[in-house]
Amino acid sequence: MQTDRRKFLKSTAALLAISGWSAAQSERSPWQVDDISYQQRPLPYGYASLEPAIDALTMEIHYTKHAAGYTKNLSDACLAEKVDMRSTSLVSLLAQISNYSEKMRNNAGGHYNHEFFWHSLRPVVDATVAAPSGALGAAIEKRFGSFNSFKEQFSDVAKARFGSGWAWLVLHNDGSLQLGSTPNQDNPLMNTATLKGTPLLGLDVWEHAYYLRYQNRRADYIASWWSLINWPVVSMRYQQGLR
Ligand code: MN3
Repeated sequence: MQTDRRKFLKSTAALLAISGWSAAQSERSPWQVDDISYQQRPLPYGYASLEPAIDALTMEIHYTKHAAGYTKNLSDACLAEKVDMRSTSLVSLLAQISNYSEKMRNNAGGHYNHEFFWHSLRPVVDATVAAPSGALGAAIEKRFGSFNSFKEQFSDVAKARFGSGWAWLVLHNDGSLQLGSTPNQDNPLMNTATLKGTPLLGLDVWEHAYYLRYQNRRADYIASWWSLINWPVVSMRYQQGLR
């Protein structure tokens, strides 16, 4: 098993490298990519790097205004509600979010979801990494029939989310995969969520994520977004979730 894990780490690092990650990032352990804390991490690419699927101005406003706002409001809520950010992990806060205020729920979710989202994406550099491979690719084919059918079903869930929210692919403890969505900034790690599980992939369908370029055409935004997914990172989450 150790050899398999080493092989996996090696191949993940190689995939991350060819999928447009900087040298500094590919030197990091891929296991730290999703190490989401209470801080906003630097974007792993430039604002214009996701053009044309997501435009530079949308990325800049989304990251520096919307997402940064959730991060700041989360810190304020932790101070007001006496959450020690050094001893309480964000994941454990989400798991007991029903004990806290609506402000905590909205901003803990908002902060976590965006940190998760930025690292789910990468600039389009190589068409060969436009679909998942390995164990995740096989699991998706088994559960949804084919990768194209999975894309279609995920897109339908994202289009059907009324108002603001997120579409998700989650992993359950028994190893099964499920699609679903959450309203506002809720996410599947919250004990209040109707969709629960380990998030593998999430799509922000708030209008702030796409309105400048796509206006009311959410379906076009969703269709373009598929080209940006960092499948090695999603595969890593799957492997981690299975352990
Ligand atoms: Mn957003």
